[in-house]
Amino acid sequence: LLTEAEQHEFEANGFCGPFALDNPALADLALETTLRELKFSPANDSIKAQHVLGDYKEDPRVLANAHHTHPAILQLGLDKAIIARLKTLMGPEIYLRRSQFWRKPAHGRGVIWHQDTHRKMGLGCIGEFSAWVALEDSTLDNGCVRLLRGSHKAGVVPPESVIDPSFRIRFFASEALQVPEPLLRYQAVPMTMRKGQFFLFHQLCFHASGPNRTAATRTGVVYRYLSDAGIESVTEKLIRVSTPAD
Ligand SMILES: O=C(O)CCC(=O)C(=O)O
Repeated sequence: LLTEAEQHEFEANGFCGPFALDNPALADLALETTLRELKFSPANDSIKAQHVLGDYKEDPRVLANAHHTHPAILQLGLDKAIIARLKTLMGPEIYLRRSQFWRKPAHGRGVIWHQDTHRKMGLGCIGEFSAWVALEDSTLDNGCVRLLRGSHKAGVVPPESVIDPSFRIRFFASEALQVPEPLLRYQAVPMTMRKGQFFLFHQLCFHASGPNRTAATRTGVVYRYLSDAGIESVTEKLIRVSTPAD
């Protein structure tokens, strides 16, 4: 469970962590499964970041929602250390909506500052909390996730109002990490993590990641959770991961 101080930290910052998984071996297992069974092979490391993220343009190499087909990936999303902390933040009823791998190739680019409002899916703010799990060490050099402290309190912010259009050419095209001018009042915090650690964040907390300046990959998997199974715009098959009786 989150301590009271950690709960306050989350409320103030929109994120908290890093924390250790209850079963850190699951991080290796999930990555091994992915590399072995989902064609996420080292041979693919040279391909662009967008090709190893989500089910992007129906590319079969990509890895959104592999928890439906791969028990090791589901098990990681049910890790007790994650769910116990989420329960403190979200209440007793929790559903897993989505999983998504973020594998940044060696020398791959970063991800621009954004909120997780899933605009293309028409979702907006749906009370979603995410757990980002490091499957490899995540460092300043290889492009760890950064978060803007307290920015979840800004509500839903239209991207065009904060990100210069010339900077938004591609979601995955970021070389630089500068915080857009309208968001400068928030402090950027890098979330460096060892493999087997995770952090939690609110969907409206702005986050980004820098380029990978190393010759190795940087891989994480994010799980997205809801406490309401009845949101009409959510069309994914939800998996109940915690009930009041647990
Ligand atoms: O892993 C990254 O570099 C970006 C992660 C992200 O944007 C997310 O989990 O929503």
